[in-house]
Amino acid sequence: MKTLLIIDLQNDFLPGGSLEVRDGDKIVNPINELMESYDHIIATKDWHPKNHISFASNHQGLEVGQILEINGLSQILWPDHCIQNTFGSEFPKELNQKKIDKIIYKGSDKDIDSYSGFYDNSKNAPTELRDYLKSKGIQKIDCVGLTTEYCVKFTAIDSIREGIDTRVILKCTKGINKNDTRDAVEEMRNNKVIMI
Ligand code: VGL
Ligand code: ZN
Repeated sequence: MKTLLIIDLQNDFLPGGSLEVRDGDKIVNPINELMESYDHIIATKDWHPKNHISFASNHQGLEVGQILEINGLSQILWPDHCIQNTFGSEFPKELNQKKIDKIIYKGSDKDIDSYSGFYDNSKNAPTELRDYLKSKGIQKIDCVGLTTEYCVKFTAIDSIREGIDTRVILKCTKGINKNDTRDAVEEMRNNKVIMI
């Protein structure tokens, strides 16, 4: 079964959103076209409660971009984004959502962030993704979406760790920061992710 994983393609990560990625909207149509050649399509959603610890607004006196240590994990503070059941957490209306077979939600525990579609950042709490892939017998996935240096990178590397053949289709991803994106591509390659 040819399987596509669309990562965090949500309004808040697109131009005009609270954590906008430059040109993030430019990958929506290429992804629509790409979907036509897949048998099975899974999408992750960043899905935060309003009081999520990754939001600077929940830390008095601190600002977006500051880095804290929370329960032994390094945490960058973000603007409020992808709040459950708001416009910002929806898929863009241009995305052909009818083709999506399964949505995996992540980041809903207020106390910990979750960049990977497989696990939270402590690697203790799995999402539904691993068991879902297992139940369908899926051993190979192609990844696209946002953002290259956070959720795409962490998801792809965890996917390799789960023993899944994993490719990232670079022209259907976008990063926040140019240098970090370049480093992320290198790190994925070093972890046996196939970059195409
Ligand atoms: C993401 C920052 C915060 C992502 C999610 O989807 O890459 N980045 N939450
Ligand atoms: Zn997030």
